[in-house]
Amino acid sequence: MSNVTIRDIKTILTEPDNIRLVIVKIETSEPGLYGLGCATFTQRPTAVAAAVDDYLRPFLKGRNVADIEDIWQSSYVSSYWRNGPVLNNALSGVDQALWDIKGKMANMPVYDLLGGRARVAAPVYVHTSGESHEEVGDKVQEFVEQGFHHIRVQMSTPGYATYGNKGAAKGTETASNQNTLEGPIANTDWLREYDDSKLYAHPGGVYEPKPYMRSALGLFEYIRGRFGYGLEILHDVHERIPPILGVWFAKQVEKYQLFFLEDLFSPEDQAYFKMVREQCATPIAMGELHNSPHEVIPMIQNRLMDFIRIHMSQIGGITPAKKITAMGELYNVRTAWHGPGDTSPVGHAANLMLNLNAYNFGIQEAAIAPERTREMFPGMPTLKDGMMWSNGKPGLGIDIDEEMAAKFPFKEREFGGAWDTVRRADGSMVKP
Ligand code: GCO
Ligand code: MG
Repeated sequence: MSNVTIRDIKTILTEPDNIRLVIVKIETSEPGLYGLGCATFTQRPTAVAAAVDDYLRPFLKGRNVADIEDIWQSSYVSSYWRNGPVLNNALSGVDQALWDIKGKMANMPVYDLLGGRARVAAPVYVHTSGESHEEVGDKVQEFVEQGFHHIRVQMSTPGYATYGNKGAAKGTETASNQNTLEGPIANTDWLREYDDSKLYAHPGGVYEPKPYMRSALGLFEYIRGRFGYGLEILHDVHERIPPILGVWFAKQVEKYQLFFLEDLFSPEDQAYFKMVREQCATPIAMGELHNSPHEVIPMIQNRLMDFIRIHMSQIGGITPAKKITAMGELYNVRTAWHGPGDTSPVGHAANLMLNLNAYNFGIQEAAIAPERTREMFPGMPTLKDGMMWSNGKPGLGIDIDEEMAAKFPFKEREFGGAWDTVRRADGSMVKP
């Protein structure tokens, strides 16, 4: 067994393209041997950095880098209270970095350490959104021409704040940061006689479930009319409609044969999925808001979902993710790791390692990384023919240009960079 040890652990905080990223770097007793891990929780990045710098760093210095499992288990309970997004992200950064090191020492990509490939590359889905059916459709067309075959479609709901496309009615603000109940509450005349044409622009943008559902169903009808049923389309409800409306919505959606319908309910309401399963066959994706593997067990065990949407760093990295993947395979539930812009390129590389290895891989969410981000992370997975490809290099196969990263510190943000506060017409909160 190697006697290479953890010499130091550091956090790299950088914002190359308007998304705050947290990368953990483990330096070892072997000169030049280091590993990288994703610890990106973009709404609370400095809390994650403190959890690494102040607690995991002193706890793990000197440990043998080979002992990933024991390091994960002992770190997980080193805080006694556990299972939250901040500590799990810190642990993920360490865990992924140790897998990166193990691959470099074995001169193998991590997918080979996990048992080798089940596919040559990982099919991905990309995001489209817009203010109208045509605008979304035109973006779908562009991506189809670039070779993508799975496309998420979201659209503004006229006059409202909408997930996936903040545009409220022209000339109004988005719902962002209406963080006091006394914020600008919309003119509610329309509540008594709802009618698109009469809808007034809502100052600040509010969210109402039924206009959103009508708008989304109209979008699916349009997309199927324009592109037929050969194209795979996906949609993210983002936990914003009351559960019983979600049951109704899933039934309406069935005829549009979505690849999956995501976050139909909040994790707190996920017991409602039982009703959906009894009434329709719309494929269900859930999990980006799961922090504990124990939240996902009943969803897999009771076959309440088809795709595991976990954000890998939110549950603590590759080590727990590979265990959940294995459980999913036994229940024929597939993976669809969370992977928008606020998964770092290192996180995307970690997702890809499991995607190439897992028999029960489903789809990978992909963010088209801007040029500066790609330059900062050499070796980042590439997108071609609608799939994500590994460079086959040892470990996670990715690096970071630390000098460049230092040139892009976190920007100041109003409200500390909190997720948008979304409210209904009466001012009550909507889960994000
Ligand atoms: C998705 C997610 C994201 C989240 C974001 C939160 O399906 O990609 O819903 O868009 O909203 O990652 O920070
Ligand atoms: Mg989502």
